[in-house]
Amino acid sequence: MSTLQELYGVVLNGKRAEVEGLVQRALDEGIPPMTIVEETLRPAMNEVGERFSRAEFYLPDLILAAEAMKNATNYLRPLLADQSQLASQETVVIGTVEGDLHDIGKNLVIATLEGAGYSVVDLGVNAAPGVFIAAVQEHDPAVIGFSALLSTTMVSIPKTIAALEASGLRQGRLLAVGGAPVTQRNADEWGVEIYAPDAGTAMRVINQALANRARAM
Ligand code: B1M
Repeated sequence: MSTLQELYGVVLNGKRAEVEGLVQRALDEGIPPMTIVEETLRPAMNEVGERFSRAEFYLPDLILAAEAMKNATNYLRPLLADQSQLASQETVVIGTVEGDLHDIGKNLVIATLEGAGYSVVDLGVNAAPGVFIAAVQEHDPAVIGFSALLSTTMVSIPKTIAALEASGLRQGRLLAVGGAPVTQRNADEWGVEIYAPDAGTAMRVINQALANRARAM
């Protein structure tokens, strides 16, 4: 069995104590950190979700797998920086929207953005529109990011955007959205400039959108 196959099984089964050793072994084998995330860790969590949907896994299994995943991503976090993409020191305010407690993906997005030189303000999970508004007023970000993992909490994204618009805080900023149920079509419907299906793409697309905006000014 390859190291990545072992790692997949360990995350799937929530064996958090075994995760770091396997991640390090994969790194020693020359596997890039983002490949470990996107080709092993995330598919393992997808299978956790599928088993949960089929009632083969229960909430404690979800929690154990999430803890194992967090161990892996915390270990990899400092390595996710891509210095070749180093951007100017713009600020990004980002949070998981109201009603939603999922933060593993958002934290990966933050890791790649910080690695690319952004100053990131993390609003955590279950961030209500008022929390976004206060953070935007305080930090004047170039980009505001929204993460949602539940089809029931996706609606908090347009609700928060409407609140930002009503407060006069949306104009002049780029909005970014992502999370498993969110699509490019949603982004278009909500008038959002940036959609990304994964953390590496999020960083690249945000870099690109800011560069385009700077050229247009
Ligand atoms: Co929950 N959960 N969960 N869960 N959970 C899902 C999302 C689910 C799909 C599982 C399933 O049933 N198949 C399902 C949602 C169904 C739906 O709405 N369609 C679900 C459910 C039902 C629930 C509860 C309701 C369960 C219950 O209590 N009965 C409950 C809700 C709690 C709440 O939020 N109010 C719940 C709870 C939990 C835990 C707390 C146990 C745990 C989260 C722990 C944590 O995050 N700290 C958990 C987990 C782990 C999952 C699954 C299994 C894995 C999520 C994950 O971490 N994936 C998930 C199944 C799945 O996603 N397939 C599931 C790995 C991560 C790297 O990927 O988050 O997609 P992801 O992030 C990616 C991209 O999406 C993107 O980049 C990231 C990295 O590449 N991205 C962005 C994310 N945000 C972005 C923002 C951007 C750009 C890109 O720009 C700003």
